[in-house]
Amino acid sequence: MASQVETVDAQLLQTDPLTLSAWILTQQHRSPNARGRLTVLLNAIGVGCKFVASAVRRAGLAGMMGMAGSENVQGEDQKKLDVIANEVFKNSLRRSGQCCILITEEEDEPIFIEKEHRGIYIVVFDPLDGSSNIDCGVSVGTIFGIYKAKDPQAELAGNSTLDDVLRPGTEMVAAGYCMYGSMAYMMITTGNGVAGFTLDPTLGEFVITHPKVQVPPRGTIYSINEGNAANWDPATTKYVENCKSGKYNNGKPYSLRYVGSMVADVHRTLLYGGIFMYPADKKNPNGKLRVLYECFPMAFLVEQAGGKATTGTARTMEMVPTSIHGRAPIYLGSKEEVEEIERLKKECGCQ
Ligand code: AHM
Ligand code: MG
Repeated sequence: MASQVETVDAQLLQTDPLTLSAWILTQQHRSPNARGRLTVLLNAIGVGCKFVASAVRRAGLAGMMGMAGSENVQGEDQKKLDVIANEVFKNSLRRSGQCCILITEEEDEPIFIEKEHRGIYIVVFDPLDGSSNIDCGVSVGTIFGIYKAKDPQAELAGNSTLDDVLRPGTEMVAAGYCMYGSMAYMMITTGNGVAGFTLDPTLGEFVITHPKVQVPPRGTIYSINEGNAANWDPATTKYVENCKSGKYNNGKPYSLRYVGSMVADVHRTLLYGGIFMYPADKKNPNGKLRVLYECFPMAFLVEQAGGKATTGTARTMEMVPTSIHGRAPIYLGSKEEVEEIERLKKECGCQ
């Protein structure tokens, strides 16, 4: 599967690298969403990702591993790097002058930006996803999604409301993630396909390496926390059984890959195909992953790469969030794999 990934010619990377900043400018001509202010905002996110990539690299040597001694809104213990990444993004986004509201996984309440730094975009983000993997050096990442204020004049006047935030994913104007792994990778969409960048540590720049990411229509990898199998619904159980029995692959079983960092598991799914699942189960009726800053951005990217994302019964992007930290089940990846889950859900009458 890996050989199908389309990458930029190595010679071109030596002599004519397209940086993230330059690419964002080219999008202004192609995408109705990517206008000047959004360009500034995306650049601010790129800078935040570079800071966090550097902190993650140095964490073991610079006393940044371990617990911060605090809890986030989900009641989860915060790691030092969670706290650092959150501060980095808040500062970079505020300073960009383009945001009116920030929603971060690490904070209970929305952050309303003060007048002198206020702009017309709402950014929802998980500053460092996959926290359980931080201390053992396994890939983690930042996930972000961007909405434009419904009424920019009202926002600029300081009349922000949660109506601007609790909107379906279909209204996002851009989304992406940065994975801090063996290299730092940024995948981004402004609604005109997905482009992938790799951080060149010698240049300190994200350089385009995956100009047009396309998730293969089928895959041979399934990705799920199988420790929860006893609590799955019958459709998820059946699908995983079929993956293992070889039913979908001429008698050959699919491979199981599960990092436990959504960014890493989605990154592999985008490039190699297959399916990533975090279903609802008997203990967690809404699954685990957060709608606004985990499910929507990933669903936007996967759809823009030609794949699908569903709650099992409805298109993820069409959900209307009811709270800023709400959760939903998610199945995403290769179109035909996700359609098979949808079919099994219908067949068993699963909700
Ligand atoms: P986090 O935001 O606290 O890091 O939790 C989200 C992470 C995802 O990255 C990953 O897909 C999932 O939790 C793994 O959960 P589990 O350990 O239950 O498999
Ligand atoms: Mg997280």
